[in-house]
Amino acid sequence: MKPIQPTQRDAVYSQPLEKVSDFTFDAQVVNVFPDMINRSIPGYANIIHTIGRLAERYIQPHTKVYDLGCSLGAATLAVKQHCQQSGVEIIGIDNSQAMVERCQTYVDAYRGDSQVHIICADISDVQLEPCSMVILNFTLQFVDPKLRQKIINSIFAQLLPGGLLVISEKVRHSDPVAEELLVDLHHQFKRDNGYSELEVSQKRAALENVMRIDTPETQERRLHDAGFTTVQNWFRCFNFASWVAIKGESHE
Ligand code: GEK
Repeated sequence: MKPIQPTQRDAVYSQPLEKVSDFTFDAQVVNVFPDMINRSIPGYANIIHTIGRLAERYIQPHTKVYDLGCSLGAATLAVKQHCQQSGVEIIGIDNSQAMVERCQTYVDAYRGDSQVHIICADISDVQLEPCSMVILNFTLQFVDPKLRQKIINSIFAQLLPGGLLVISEKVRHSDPVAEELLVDLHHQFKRDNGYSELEVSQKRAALENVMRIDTPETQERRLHDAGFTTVQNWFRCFNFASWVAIKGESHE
């Protein structure tokens, strides 16, 4: 069994940078990722835990489950931990080689009945196979907006009747007053978690061209347009939201 690297504290943006480059999921980020995501996304641990609980309810025996943009496999491992159904195959996909390599060491160290495969690929290129659950936990926001509907459509097409998509995203509000308040509350959340003003502003600049966020209305329209019959926002904190989208039983 390969050793799991200890989690380091995120200090990627703690020193003033002459030029803030676009954010990438490279080896430096991988080393601090669990700390970074927990201190940056309100409710992250709750979302991961709930994904495990949803897996208990929605995964169908002898089917595939996809975790798209799996990073270090937090959601993959929550599914593996909670899934009691037999013959389930969990496939984690991420296009960062550094993430995939580290994720594999975490998966190798974790026991459980379900098979897990971690693959390095772009989710806009991958052809999914029939499945009963798909997770997009803060991933679609990094994909070219022009490709987002196509990805959701292909997830819908491959989900079995009764299958579930969990999608979590950072969102923006169309009301500018509400948007300013929610962004401010999120930055306060980060400062409360120990990030300095410099870290908050440099990270924001690094993400500006990389993370293009939609409104909640756009997310929900996309899910309905794909054909999902039930679209339910189950989590919201500041400008972070998560939905469940269920494919109706009547689909062939
Ligand atoms: C978690 N889901 O811990 N194809 C594949 N992977 C991608 C793509 C793409 N086109 N674009 C970005 N990624 C995880 C957290 S993090 C969210 C997800 C965050 C990957 C990218 O390499 C990174 O690992 C992940 O999506 C986004 O539940 O850091 O805010």
